[in-house]
Amino acid sequence: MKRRDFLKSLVGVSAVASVAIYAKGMMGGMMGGGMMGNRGGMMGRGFGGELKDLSSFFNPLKIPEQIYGTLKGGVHHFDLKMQLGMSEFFKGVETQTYGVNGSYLGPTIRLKVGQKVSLNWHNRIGNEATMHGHGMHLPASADGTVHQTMRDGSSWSAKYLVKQEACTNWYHPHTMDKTATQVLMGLGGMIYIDDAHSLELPLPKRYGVDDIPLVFQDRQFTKSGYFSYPRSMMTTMHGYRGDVLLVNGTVAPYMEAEAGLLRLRLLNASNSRVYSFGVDGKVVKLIAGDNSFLERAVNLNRVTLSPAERAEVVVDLSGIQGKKVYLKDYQSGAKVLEIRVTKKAKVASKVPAVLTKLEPVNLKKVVKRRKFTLSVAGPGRLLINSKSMNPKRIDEVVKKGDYEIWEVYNEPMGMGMMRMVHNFHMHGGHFRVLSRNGSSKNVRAWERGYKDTVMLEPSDRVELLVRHTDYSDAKVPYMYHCHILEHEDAGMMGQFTVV
Ligand SMILES: [Cu+2]
Repeated sequence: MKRRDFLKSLVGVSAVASVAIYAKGMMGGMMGGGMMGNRGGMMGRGFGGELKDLSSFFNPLKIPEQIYGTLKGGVHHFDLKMQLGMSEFFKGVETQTYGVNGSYLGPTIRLKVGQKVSLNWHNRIGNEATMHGHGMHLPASADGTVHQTMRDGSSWSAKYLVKQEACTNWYHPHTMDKTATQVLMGLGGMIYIDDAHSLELPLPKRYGVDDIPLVFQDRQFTKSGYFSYPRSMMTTMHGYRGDVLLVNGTVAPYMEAEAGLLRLRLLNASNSRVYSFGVDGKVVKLIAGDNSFLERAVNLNRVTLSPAERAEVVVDLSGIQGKKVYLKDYQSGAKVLEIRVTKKAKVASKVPAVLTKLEPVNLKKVVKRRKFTLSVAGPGRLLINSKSMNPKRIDEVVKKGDYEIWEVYNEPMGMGMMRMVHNFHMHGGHFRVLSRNGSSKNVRAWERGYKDTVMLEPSDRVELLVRHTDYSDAKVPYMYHCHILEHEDAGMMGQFTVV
């Protein structure tokens, strides 16, 4: 298929009465007049836009630059500019975007446990914004939430000691009411955390060669190539979904791989879409979830990730040089990445039997149980414990060091649209998923390490073992919320302090 036809086939469906999010004014006049400003159009396709299954993959997968920072006075400094840009997702078609040190998404920030770091964010997007380290264990004042807002033109530094397990985290805005559109426009990127142990494991770890960051984002485009974001109650309730998948900002991506082990770091950075990833015709080894390795690798066919969740899998490509395999999303049935096995393996990596040792779960230590009910009280009324987010209100006060169980329930209300998938993300640290619907057997393979985000189908109830260590601040709260960004922006969020 010619690229132009490909684009036409994509936009022909996606642009139906949708609304470009960058109506004149939001861009601070950058584009001048003439942009589509049809903010009244409420039809849109905020839900339902199904991913297209591609027949050809013709763009080399973009691999974000990795940055290690500059060491000054014992602190690793990272300079990160949030900026406006134009991106060419389709040949000859420019799309207005946001990026970090570039036009779309940003570099992979490489951190090592034990380092003191300063992430120096510079906001130049023409609007207020924040930048949150998702999955990072850090003080609330360094968390990058609504309480650390940067006005346009200003800067803010997140300074902290890297103190957690090796894992794959990410950064994205957490701006009050604006997270969905700022992430959609392209603010975000990966954080790789290594430690002495992870660097010693014989796993694939050549960045961009056999250790591949994969950021998945579905998008709708208008006919003229702009991102569209239908502002409607349907979008708020069901979440934004697009029919074009971007992987690291690449449409129809392929990559070349060696005929050995390939490690894929999967990040669902979509606003609301849930994916079930698998490699067609292959069993993969799952090695890590959100915040840690699993203790032991698990063979599986599918890993289901709701927004913000991560997983690392290793695929064995030995013996199939000259062939292609496909990473697929089994929710939509679409192939999402073509892997061309074109080279001989240069390194003999392997997946060791034991990957890490997690703190044993001991329920005798639990001193408190808290309940969080996610509910939909009406159109646009998305609540946690019957409350909508209020940045001036502290909902929970947690004692530092206490072991607690947080019980999270996705309360179904009525039929149809009130029965919806949510997830639950906690800032400040990690949790263990103890049970789902009353049984530890229902805890999925990718939920068996340290996690910060957990998915809940309608009526699901999960028990999380929580312990907040190291940092306390009676004034500055952390957040918990649904990570379907439309739900978060609609108020499905609360705040807690650790004292
Ligand atoms: Cu939700």
